[in-house]
Amino acid sequence: MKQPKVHKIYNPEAECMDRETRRSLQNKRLQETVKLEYERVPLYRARMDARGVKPEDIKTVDDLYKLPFMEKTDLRDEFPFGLLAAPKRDIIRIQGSSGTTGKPIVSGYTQNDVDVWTEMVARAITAAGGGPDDIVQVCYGYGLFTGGLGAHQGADRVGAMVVPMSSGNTQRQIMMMTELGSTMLCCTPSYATYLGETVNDMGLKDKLKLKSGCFGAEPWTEEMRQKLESLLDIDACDIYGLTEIGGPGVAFECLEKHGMHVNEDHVLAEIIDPVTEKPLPYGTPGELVFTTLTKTGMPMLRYRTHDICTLTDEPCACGRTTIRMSRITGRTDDMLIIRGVNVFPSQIEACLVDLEGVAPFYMLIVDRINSTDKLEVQVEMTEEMFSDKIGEIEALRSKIADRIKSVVGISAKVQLVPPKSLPRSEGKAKRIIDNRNLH
Ligand code: DLL
Repeated sequence: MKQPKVHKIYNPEAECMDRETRRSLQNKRLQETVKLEYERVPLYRARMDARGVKPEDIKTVDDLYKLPFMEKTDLRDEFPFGLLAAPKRDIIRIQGSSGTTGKPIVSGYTQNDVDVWTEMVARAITAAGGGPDDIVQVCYGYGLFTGGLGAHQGADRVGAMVVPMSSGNTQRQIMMMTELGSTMLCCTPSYATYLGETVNDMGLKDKLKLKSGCFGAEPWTEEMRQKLESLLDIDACDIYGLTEIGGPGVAFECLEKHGMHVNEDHVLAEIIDPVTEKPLPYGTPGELVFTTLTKTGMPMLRYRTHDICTLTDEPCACGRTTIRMSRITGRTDDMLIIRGVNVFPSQIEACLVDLEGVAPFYMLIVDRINSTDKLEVQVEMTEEMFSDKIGEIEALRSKIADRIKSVVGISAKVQLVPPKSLPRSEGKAKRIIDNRNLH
């Protein structure tokens, strides 16, 4: 009889727990989190009061639907410390997500939260085949973004040798990778593909010792996985997470590569219909919603991610008993992720509003060229600019590009186009053309 393949499991007690035991752990942790949130976070308390829900009403996971949702706008409105459930002196780290106008999204982590997060990433690295004998090259950015520090901490926890490269500087990455003999890579899938193409162009593929990697922070497809795996001759595993819930490692793929195991002892995942907000059964695509079960700095209850996917509780051949989430196939809002930076069309709009010479019509065109995302912003000029001020066009163009760089945090190619040349729509304006083929 064919035996199931059992890959190394980092924390069998937590990852292979029988479902009933896990459910009672979740019930207990949910009650504690709701109580903490109600007692310490005025915004959430007011929201529960408005619904007539008291912490005692939430006894099990089945009561979750009674709780109000939380949203990214709550984090913006309460920036920076309004949603803290712990005293400021207990917060040991601030992490944030990139690319939001003015106020970024930040989350405060206690020592407990950093430990939990580290544990989640350690599980992901182990599931991708990592351990103390590995040399893990981290080329996610280090900083407010959770990718670099998150992967670093997880690799550290499994006892690997960590190479904290941060992002960029491809030649240097490749030099270190070949000289040190890195065996695992942690970065975005698009950057890994670019690294792979460059290594192949340089004729250095034979010098690599890479065997696998944890790739995430942006949507990617099965075709991209295959390309990446053949370019670098590795197993490429998906890893998912978000700053608000606990950075990378909220869910991760094992070497079966058949959906991401959700770290269910630390987070509860639900799928809802984004319009009716009603819970949907496993297997039905909808919006992913998370409740943290062990966070103490800034716990989140029913946090709407706006990411679209499905959940399944089908058993996995690896032996882990957690539910799994599919790849992210889209978003319910218009957020784009370009080179790992979260970009909202409204931010681009904000860069244009008070500029003379431009009309309020613009289009964002995203392409993936040589595995790198490129953003082009087309902006319509006013009639006056177009016919009378030709000499000022270049200055205006570079002013817009500078603004985008400083507000959004990424470089964009800006093109000023003639009046009335961008398509008009009668319904919702279509301002994005994403040619990256991510679905
Ligand atoms: O991207 C955390 C992370 C770092 C995950 C490194 C994985 C690896 P944020 O910057 O807060 O956090 O962005 C979160 O990124 O809501 C998704 O839309 C998207 N995202 C993250 N991982 C994946 C993935 C980090 N594996 C937002 N597939 C999320 C698709 C992903 N989208």
